[in-house]
Amino acid sequence: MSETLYPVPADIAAAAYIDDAKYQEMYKASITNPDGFWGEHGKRIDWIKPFTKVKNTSYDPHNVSIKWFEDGTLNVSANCIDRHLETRGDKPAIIWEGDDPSEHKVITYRELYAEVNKFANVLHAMGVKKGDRVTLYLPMIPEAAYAMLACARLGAIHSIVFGGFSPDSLAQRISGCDSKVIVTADEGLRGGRKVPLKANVDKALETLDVDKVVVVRRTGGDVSMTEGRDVWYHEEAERVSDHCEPVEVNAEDPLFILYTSGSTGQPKGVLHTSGGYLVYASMTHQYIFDCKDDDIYWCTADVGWVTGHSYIVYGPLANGATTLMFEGIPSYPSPSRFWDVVDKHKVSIFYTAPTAIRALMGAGVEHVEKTDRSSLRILGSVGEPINPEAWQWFYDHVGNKRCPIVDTWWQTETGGILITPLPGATALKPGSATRPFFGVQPALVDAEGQILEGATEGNLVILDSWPGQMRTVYGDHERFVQTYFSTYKGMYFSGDGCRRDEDGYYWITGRVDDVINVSGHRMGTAEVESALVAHPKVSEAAVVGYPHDLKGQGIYVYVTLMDGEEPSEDLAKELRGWVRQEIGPIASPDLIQFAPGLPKTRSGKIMRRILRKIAEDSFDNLGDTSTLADPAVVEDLIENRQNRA
Ligand code: 6R9
Repeated sequence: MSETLYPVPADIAAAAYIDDAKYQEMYKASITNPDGFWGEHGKRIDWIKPFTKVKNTSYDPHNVSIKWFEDGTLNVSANCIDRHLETRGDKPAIIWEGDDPSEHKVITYRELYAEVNKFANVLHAMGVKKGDRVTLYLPMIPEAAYAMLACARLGAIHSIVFGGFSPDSLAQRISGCDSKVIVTADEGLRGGRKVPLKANVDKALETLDVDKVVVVRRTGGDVSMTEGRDVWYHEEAERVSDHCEPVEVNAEDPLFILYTSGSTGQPKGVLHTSGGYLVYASMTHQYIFDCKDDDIYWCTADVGWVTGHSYIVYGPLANGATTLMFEGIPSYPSPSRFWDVVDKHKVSIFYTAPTAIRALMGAGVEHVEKTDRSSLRILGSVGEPINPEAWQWFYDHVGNKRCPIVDTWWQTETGGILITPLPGATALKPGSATRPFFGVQPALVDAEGQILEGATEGNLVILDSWPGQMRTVYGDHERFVQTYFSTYKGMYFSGDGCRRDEDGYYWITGRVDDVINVSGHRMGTAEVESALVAHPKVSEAAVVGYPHDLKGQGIYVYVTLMDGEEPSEDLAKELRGWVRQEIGPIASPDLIQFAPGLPKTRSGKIMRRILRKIAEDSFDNLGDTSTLADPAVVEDLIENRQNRA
């Protein structure tokens, strides 16, 4: 691993909110006196009734409870819109760039106010009130942000389902939180291709009962509307006013649910609340991207993922920033698209994912070099470990060696970034997320939960709470406790492995549980396995990750067929299609190996360690196989492995 040090550029340090001395001072204050620190920074948002209590949290597995600013009240949408109107009414809040380069739209804060108020009134007319869950299944259009903020205005809880999920996955997430109102669009548009969102909703609702489906018109494509249930947003919007009083909510009232994959079972509904989340999202956004009033900030994520929640919508808008929202994909109509958009809108802060960088790297540097990019000042990366080669390419060619890269480590569960450089404070090492943000106490532990000191490697835990932390798994607090606080008692366990070097820098090495990270999307191997065994010809399945040049990790599937079924190319194709249909295209297996048997212990446990090694094409050192019930299956697996160098 490269350990070249990139010092903070003097001009960046001079102009930044935080330089190294300030970082040290603030970090120390945040750890020695969290109440004092967060009591002060909690004031960065507007409270209707100011809080008098700051931190009230316990990681004791018998009583996990996380509360911040618990007696304060606020409205999140008023913080993201209303409070900016006086000074920033005419400032662009959202710059929307369509899939087709000929389409873009600028929405000022004043316009955002009108749109969100109208959207809130439409939802209210559909019966949505404080505490209700609303499922959003939308493409990257401004209405996605309007709908989120409209829910927040009403005190309702949004649950966004990424548009790449199948009707089955959508149905599971609608019923999981008992949403009675769904917001979708006729179709999405990505890379010139249409995504049948409304048709997917119709399929999802074949077995579910909801009150209303609000349909935003995006492409004008033909969709069927169910009388009494489905309404067009544009028709309803004509009937309502553009003023809706923001509903006062408690700091600990829920803001949103977001389903995410874990190592076991079905996806869990990660619940975030209002006050602490907004304080943390806005503060991290300001300091980590060093975002100033005249910046044009672009995060390329989808609002269907947590990055879109915190760093396209809530963080930037709470700060009164200009946030760019992109409907398309990096390669359409050409691999210059990102950089064309940077030039077109004079983007100064650009936040993306390693998988996109690797794909564009593969397309050739000429697509970058023919663009100007002189507006860029700060670059960012999120979603998976960035390999030093991709880091270097991003730094050299996209940022012309001028722009610091913030490699930001965090999770759906953490609400905001936890480990990251600050542009004006932190010397960079390619591939390292560097140091903790204010209030964050990372530690590395061994398998027994002993805290390891100094330069070492271990499992990454966080020792105490920060305001943006998830509060519970929706409807299943016990699962929350079990998943995050029981492996290592009294600590939040991230599920990631990590190394810490001599300078105290953190290097995330990837998941240590049965979660794989495919193009920055989290996928539970258990979910893919349960989809596969639901196929009538499959008897048993095991899924592991393997290194993939573009995706970071690819999905490697071992299947054992039912007696009498024969392996074939056609069947492999059928299984791929099956998984796409059950979960969504993002879960599509890359490699499928038909195996007469899987390696098991004598007690019947699948030995995934062996399957991982074979999938990695590194089977010389399989470790201890003496506990295998039938050692011969391993030879067959090696013989027929699918990933050959
Ligand atoms: C924000 C987000 C979380 C998992 C996390 C880790 C991986 C995210 C990373 C990173 C190394 C980074 N991850 N950022 N690994 N360096 N900068 O991605 O949330 O979808 O919940 O995924 O992603 O493995 O545990 P989420």
